[in-house]
Amino acid sequence: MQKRAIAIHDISCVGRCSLTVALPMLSAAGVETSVMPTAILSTHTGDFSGYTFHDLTDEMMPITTHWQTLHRNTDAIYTGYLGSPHQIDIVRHIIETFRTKKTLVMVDPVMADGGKYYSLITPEFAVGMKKLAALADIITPNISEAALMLDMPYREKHDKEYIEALLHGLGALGPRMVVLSGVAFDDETVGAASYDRETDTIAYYLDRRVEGFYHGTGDVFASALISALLNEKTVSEAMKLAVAFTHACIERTHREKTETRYGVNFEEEIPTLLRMLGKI
Ligand code: PXL
Repeated sequence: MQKRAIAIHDISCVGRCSLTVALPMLSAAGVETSVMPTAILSTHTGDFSGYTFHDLTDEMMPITTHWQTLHRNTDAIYTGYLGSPHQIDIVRHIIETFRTKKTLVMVDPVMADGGKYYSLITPEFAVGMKKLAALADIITPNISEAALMLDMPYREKHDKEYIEALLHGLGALGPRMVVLSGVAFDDETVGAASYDRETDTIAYYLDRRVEGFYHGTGDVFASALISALLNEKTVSEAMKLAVAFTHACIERTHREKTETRYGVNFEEEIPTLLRMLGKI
């Protein structure tokens, strides 16, 4: 049976993040994906000024109510950037409405990078994301988001003690699995760490760091992770795949020297994703 997912993110019309990343990647991975747009923006909010923002909170409940009449089940619910703190309660309702025993609920608490909230995000979101994390099977924060959710200091340089304190703190919020991105123990490497609360195990996977800052890579990472999980990979296999795929997209973008605020060239790496997933 073909897998189905519900993806709940904003549409940033320009800049390769959120739904313009999640939808093509999940589709390429063979997953039928229903989209719930949370807001529509002319561009994402990083490194652009003058962008438009239209909040779609008022559409989300009517969409949910209509979907309930369709009686379709979903294998995954994947949430990302939300348009308002009130949407957190709506997303909780969506999860409670469509979740079955076999549904994988993945919450990417998209809020911050480099230790700072994105332009439109307020501390209220961090409080709400903790509530969503409690409902999730798996959460995928970066270091900034993890630190903000836990009220811990943000650090650019990491050691195992700091990373493991974040992982344990995040696990205590309630998700069974945590996959933390942007883990870097030195200047040469970057990758991810995972924590399985049930087995109390931590794993790491690091790749070579490419210089520069690339927008939208958190969305590429999380979309690759859920694509792999929905293609029967284990969490540690999916984490390795997501690190390696994100690295491949960044490396290509670095080679091509395009403006990094327009995101990474994941489109031309889709064949790499399919090879990693064993589909070709
Ligand atoms: O990639 C995260 C993201 C998603 N959506 C919007 C954003 C950002 C990051 O800046 O601005 C609107």
